[in-house]
Amino acid sequence: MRIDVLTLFPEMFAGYVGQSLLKLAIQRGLVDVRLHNIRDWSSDKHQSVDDRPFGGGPGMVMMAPTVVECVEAVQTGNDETYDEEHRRVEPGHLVMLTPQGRRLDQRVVEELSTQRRLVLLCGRYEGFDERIRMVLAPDEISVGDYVLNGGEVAAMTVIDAVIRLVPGVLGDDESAHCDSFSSGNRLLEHEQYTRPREYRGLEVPEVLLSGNHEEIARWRAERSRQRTAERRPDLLSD
Ligand code: JBK
Repeated sequence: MRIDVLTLFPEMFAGYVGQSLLKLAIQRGLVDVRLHNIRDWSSDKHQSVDDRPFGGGPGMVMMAPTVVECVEAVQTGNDETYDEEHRRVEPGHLVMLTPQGRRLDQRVVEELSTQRRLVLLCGRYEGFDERIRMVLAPDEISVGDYVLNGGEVAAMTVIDAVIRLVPGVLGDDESAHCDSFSSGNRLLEHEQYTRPREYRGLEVPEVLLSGNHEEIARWRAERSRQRTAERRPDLLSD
């Protein structure tokens, strides 16, 4: 999967892109992440990317020409940093990270993971000039109802969730289809224990030490159901 990120702060992604799972996936050629600085497409001498809102009010708004031209250049491979191969890549599915988008959940993650190319548009400041939406008609996605300083962390959330579903990225050991929240599983995980068997007087449940795999599976399924009922009853009802 090819992922392009359009941001004013590409350096925010450096540590994340270098983390082990993604780094391995990139090395294996399964995922190709490209960072683009939106500022490179500003046309005036001050390299401005935002301006004060018409009508007044606090903050700054991302300007339409800069953002639209950046997206179009990246989608068509019309970017001087690109070679011929990149020009042949399809435009991809354009995602705008915004609190006004549809809420990201595992169903949306699964849907995004079927794309061969994602183009993730991150904004800062008070938001985007509305004409960016009108011209580009992006798939607007929100990672949650809280205020972030920009779409960058939201974009990393999308990348993190999506790449786990790209075939070959996870080893057999950690395969994604038995995760809680994968399609057909909307339960929280049961509790887990590892060594030591006793810690501050707290013992590992006997059943987990029994070696009886059938009984262990039954106990875990019951704990999953109970945890979900206690903590996230909404998952059981809708
Ligand atoms: C939020 O994706 N989001 O949820 C998001 C993106 C940009 C700014 C924000 O405040 N919540």
